[in-house]
Amino acid sequence: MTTERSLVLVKPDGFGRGLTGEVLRRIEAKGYVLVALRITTPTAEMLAAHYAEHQGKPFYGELVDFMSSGPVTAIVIEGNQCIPGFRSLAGATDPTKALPGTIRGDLGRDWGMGSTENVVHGSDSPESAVREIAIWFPELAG
Ligand code: IDP
Ligand code: MG
Repeated sequence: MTTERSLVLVKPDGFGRGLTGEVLRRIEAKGYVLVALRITTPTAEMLAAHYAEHQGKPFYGELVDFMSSGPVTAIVIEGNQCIPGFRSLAGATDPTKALPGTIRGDLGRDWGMGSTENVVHGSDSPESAVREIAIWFPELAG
């Protein structure tokens, strides 16, 4: 059984530019199912947990400042192999290098913060997805 769930975020740049609908459209057009959706401005505690693997990296401070700068749309999606599948839809981390046809390639660019502003987040493994869904949707955990 390969049905799985992934945690997707429309980051503050994407939310602020009104791209939530376009991201949802691509997820639904791909065929993944929307399980839960919430608009929220993340707390410092949520971001410290979400980005724990990146603590200590040179871009960490800028990343957390950016992610707490405004609302994000948090989404849980479901479908066979939706974790790698959404990563393919999202494209490369750096929106300048992300290929056309991907969310980051079509909708993102360098606005002066390099790779930090890149429209979306997607879980990178089943373990990350479980951990991240518990942060953004504690009611779904367990
Ligand atoms: P991912 O989002 O493609 O999985 P990660 O390496 O997990 O990329 O990095 C998490 C987030 O941190 C990225 O989405 C991006 O917002 C930011 N980031 C990653 N690498 C850099 C960098 O080299 N400079 C600035 N920001 C970065
Ligand atoms: Mg990542």
